[in-house]
This record gives sequence, C-alpha cells and structure tokens, in this order.
Amino acid sequence: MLSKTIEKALNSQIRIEAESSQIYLAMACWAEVKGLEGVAGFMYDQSDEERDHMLKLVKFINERGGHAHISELKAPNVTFQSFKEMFEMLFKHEVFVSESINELVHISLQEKDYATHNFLQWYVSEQIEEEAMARTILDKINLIGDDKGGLYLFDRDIQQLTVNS
Ligand code: OFO
Repeated sequence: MLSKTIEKALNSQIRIEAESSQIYLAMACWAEVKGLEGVAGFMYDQSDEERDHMLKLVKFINERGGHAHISELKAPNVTFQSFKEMFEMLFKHEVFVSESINELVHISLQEKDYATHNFLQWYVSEQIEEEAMARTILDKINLIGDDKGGLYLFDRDIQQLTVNS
C-alpha cells in the first residue's frame, strides 16, 4: 500500500513523464518540418518511450492501492533556433528528470517504502542511459558545427542511437 506522500510524489512524476513525451513530440514535429526525417523519427521514438515511462508509473500506482492521476500538461516549446539548441534542451530536460527521479528515490527511503524504492531503480538506470545518449548526440553535433554534409550524415545515422528500453 502506498503512503499518501509516495502516491503524490509518484503522481507528479507521471506528469513529468507525460510532459517529456509532449516535449519530444514537439521536437519530432519541428525536425520533420525542417526535412530531417532521421532526427524526426528518433524524436518520435523518444516521445513513445516517455509515454511508456509514464504508463509504468500509472500501473504501479494503481496496483499498489493508489490512484494514478492524469493531469493537464504544460504546452512545450515548439520551435528552436537550431538542432544544437534542440538537443541542448533535450539534454537539460533529461538532467532535470534525473534530479526528479533522485528526489523520488530519496522520498521512498524516508518513507521506508522499499517496494517503491525497488521499482524506481529501473528509472535510475534508464536516466543514466538517456543522459549518456543525449551527451553523445551533443558531442556529435559539436563536431559537425555548421557543416551541411555532416548534418545530412547525422540525420541518416541518428536512428541507430536509439536506446531500446
Ligand atoms: Fe527520458 O525520462 Fe523518462 O524517465
């Protein structure tokens, strides 16, 4: 059985994951409109993954005697100055999500809720992967700089970076 404190904390994470999915969907649209099909496909996949992260939380809360709360979402930013800026925002967002997961882990220990603590370990590992992936992308983008040919190849290859989870 979840304590009210844990239920509330997990419910705010549902919203964060749902907003992440919307943010990445907006990035996918922007990339698609700019003609970068590879980047768009990659971002659509990221958006789907975030929805899965959200659903995992929804099911966990409901199965543990709580009630998952589906709330309104903040509208994401829909345009970007450049791909570099877009991926910088993605990286910053993942760091923010990691901080939020860490805080949840902290609360689960304070509440002595070891089932939730155990459940959250999946998110801890996921965030390590997602931050690493965002960092790899930024490194590549920094190498490319303003080179159009480089961007073309990057768009072609980015799908292979997708972390399956
Ligand atoms: Fe990419 O963040 Fe979910 O967990």
